Amino acid sequence: MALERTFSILKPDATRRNLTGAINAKIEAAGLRIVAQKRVQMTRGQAEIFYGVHKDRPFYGELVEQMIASPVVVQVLEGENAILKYREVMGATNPEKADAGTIRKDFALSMGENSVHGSDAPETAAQEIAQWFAGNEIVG
Ligand code: FUP
Repeated sequence: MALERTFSILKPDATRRNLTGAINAKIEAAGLRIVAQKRVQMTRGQAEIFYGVHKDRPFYGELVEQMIASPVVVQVLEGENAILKYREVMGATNPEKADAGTIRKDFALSMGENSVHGSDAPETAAQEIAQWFAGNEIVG
């Protein structure tokens, strides 16, 4: 087992509905520690960079619009196998396919407004954390 860090976003649909505490409760109940956290309004440029991997997909424009529609909470989560563990706590991208008890099953509105983002691999986690946090903002 490895102590890992992953990057998380509580998305606009979650901040708009005042769900940040309820989502953080699920994160902490799973044994993940929130070692950095801030609420920010993403700019269009930041959202386009963040989801650049999807820029040729048909849903890209709507995804960017949804990410800048309201503030987000960006976080660094730490724990044993944090990347995979958080993916499990989040549930499937499509909330209709998410397992019972997951964040997306309980809170997501749709495939696009699916409440949370979590890194999918160690390389993307490191890259995403570096886009949003300075080293001294992460305090385990
Ligand atoms: P995930 O890692 O589960 O957040 O999923 P992806 O990286 O594949 O997709 C990123 C975001 O794009 C999703 F959170 C929602 C959006 N998306 C769509 O709106 N439609 C799709 O078909 C796939 C993804």
